[in-house]
Amino acid sequence: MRYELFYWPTVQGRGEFVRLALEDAGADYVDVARLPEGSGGGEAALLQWMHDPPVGHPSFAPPFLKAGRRLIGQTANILLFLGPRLGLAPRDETGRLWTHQLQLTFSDLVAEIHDSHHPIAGSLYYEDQRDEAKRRSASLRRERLPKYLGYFERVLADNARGRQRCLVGSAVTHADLSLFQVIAGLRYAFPRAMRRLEPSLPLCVALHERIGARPRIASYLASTRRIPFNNDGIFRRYPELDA
Ligand SMILES: N[C@@H](CCC(=O)N[C@@H](CS)C(=O)NCC(=O)O)C(=O)O
Repeated sequence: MRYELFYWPTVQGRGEFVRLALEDAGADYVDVARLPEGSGGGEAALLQWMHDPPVGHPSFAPPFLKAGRRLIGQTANILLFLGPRLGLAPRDETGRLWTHQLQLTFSDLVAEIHDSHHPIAGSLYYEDQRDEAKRRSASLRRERLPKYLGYFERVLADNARGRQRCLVGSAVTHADLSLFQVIAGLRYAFPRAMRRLEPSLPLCVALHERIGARPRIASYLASTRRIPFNNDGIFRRYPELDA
């Protein structure tokens, strides 16, 4: 199966959670919008498949994935589909639902991280909502990040009682890859806040290191396929928001 991923071509964004799963599994995939327009790629292809897909089931927003005749949108939904196929989800239903629940929690966290720099509207410039962004990111740093990351630390600690070193069961799932990405992104966007927070998150930090050292992930991170963090994505570095 050759998967086709549709996502904005110049940012990691939400597409990165899917890319990491495909990369970790060594899956055959093409990042359609990063291909030249002449080869059927570019944003034009993304927009066409979003608004008028010949197979139906249009997505409201990227990322979405084409797998055969299926077109699947919503990050957590894509990973629910890919997880068992890529060996990144438990086989049993209870385990799959638990992994999906964690993935949906990452979706909530990602939305809050996005809103920390665009609290009023995604269609407005950051500079037009900087004051509100300062207030919102203060709340993110002081309340929401400790609460979310503390939750994932607790999930890891519960699983560690059974001597496991990942979020779910005994093997790496897409939820672990997403925790890796969230820590990497937060370190980029809020380096000072993360330096303060990380001593209380030893299991999250250790998991981040282990995932980053997985051979396929390490080679992906070193490749040009990994788009560098930048101030157009979800994780943006505005020093004034990292007080
Ligand atoms: N809940 C969706 C959110 C998708 C989403 O917000 N995509 C962004 C890029 S990361 C987008 O292009 N949004 C356009 C819009 O909301 O109009 C998911 O998790 O995939």
